[in-house]
Amino acid sequence: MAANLTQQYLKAAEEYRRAQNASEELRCLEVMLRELPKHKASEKLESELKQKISRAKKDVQTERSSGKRGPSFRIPRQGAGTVVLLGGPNAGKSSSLSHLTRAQAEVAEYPFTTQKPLPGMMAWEDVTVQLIDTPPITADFFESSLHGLIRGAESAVLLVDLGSDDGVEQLQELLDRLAETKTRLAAKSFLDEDDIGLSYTQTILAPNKIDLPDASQRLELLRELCPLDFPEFPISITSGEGIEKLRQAIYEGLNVVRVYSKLPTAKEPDMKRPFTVRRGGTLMDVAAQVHKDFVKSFKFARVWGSEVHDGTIVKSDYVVQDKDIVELHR
Ligand SMILES: Nc1nc2c(ncn2[C@@H]2O[C@H](COP(=O)(O)OP(=O)(O)OP(=O)(O)O)[C@@H](O)[C@H]2O)c(=O)[nH]1
Ligand SMILES: [Mg+2]
Repeated sequence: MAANLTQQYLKAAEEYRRAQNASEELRCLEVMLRELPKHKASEKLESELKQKISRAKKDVQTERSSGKRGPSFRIPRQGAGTVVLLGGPNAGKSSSLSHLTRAQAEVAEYPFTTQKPLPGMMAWEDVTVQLIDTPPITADFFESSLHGLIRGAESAVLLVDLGSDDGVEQLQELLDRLAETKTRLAAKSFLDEDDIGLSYTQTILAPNKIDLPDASQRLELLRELCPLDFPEFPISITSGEGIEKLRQAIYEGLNVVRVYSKLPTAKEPDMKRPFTVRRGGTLMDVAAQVHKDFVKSFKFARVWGSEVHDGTIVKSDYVVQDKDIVELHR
């Protein structure tokens, strides 16, 4: 692993991991190359970045001449983050979407019911999270649009069917299928530095149907045969058991904080619709969401929150805390 990677490099690498088309890839790769500390240990990474850049340039040309911009299937991002529901056939992906959101996904006893991805919005306190139901992944079946969806999502929930003796095997099949590609799952999202095309998406394991009689033995078997370091949340969509814990874990996995904005002229802040920014983000990240012009013209802000006295004046590098109220001035 190349040492001393800058914050800008890591940010660009994260954006590259989630890029949805060649020009996004190219932009991120160029930042990565520029930010890469140049020394002996990083030579391999440098040459790999250069190769990727020349390939991305060609892809940009192809996309332009074919009029294609990004993947054929694209779901606009909404809410505090995007979480993709994955699993083998009948694992309960569509049931989960229907239970956690208002979207009406088709649920059926037979496998391969879902044929294309379907989004829905999950509420958590005063924020919403975008969930995406997907077709099943098996040894022979892996819908091509899923690559982009998995890479582009903040995280994945991997459902397992504990209602069938095949559930554990189907989970293994799915993991093996992904292992043949550059889109994989892990306890935390990251980009493999030895092969920067290889992306890992943060994943929670949700063994489903724990209401059924043999489910607990199958869960033991799952832990034995398929030991994974993903956080585990056993659930039953039918009885509701474990669902609220899963909902909470999905939100917490986004690792965001909520910030409420107050107009300088208003007496009260808007407490209905918080902005969400990555934990560790600054006022600049909030300003960018309010309006992109705000980033340039930002002067200072007043903050009411847990870490500062009410109405404290802060600069752009102030790290926002959950439930801060900010009044941006420009
Ligand atoms: N007993 C029980 N049955 C469930 C549970 N969750 C889902 N099911 C049933 O399992 C079957 C499959 O559910 P779906 O939600 O369609 O599964 P899926 O993963 O979307 O399936 P595909 O779209 O075919 O990949 C349906 O008959 C559901 O009613 C649960 O917690 N307990
Ligand atoms: Mg389905």
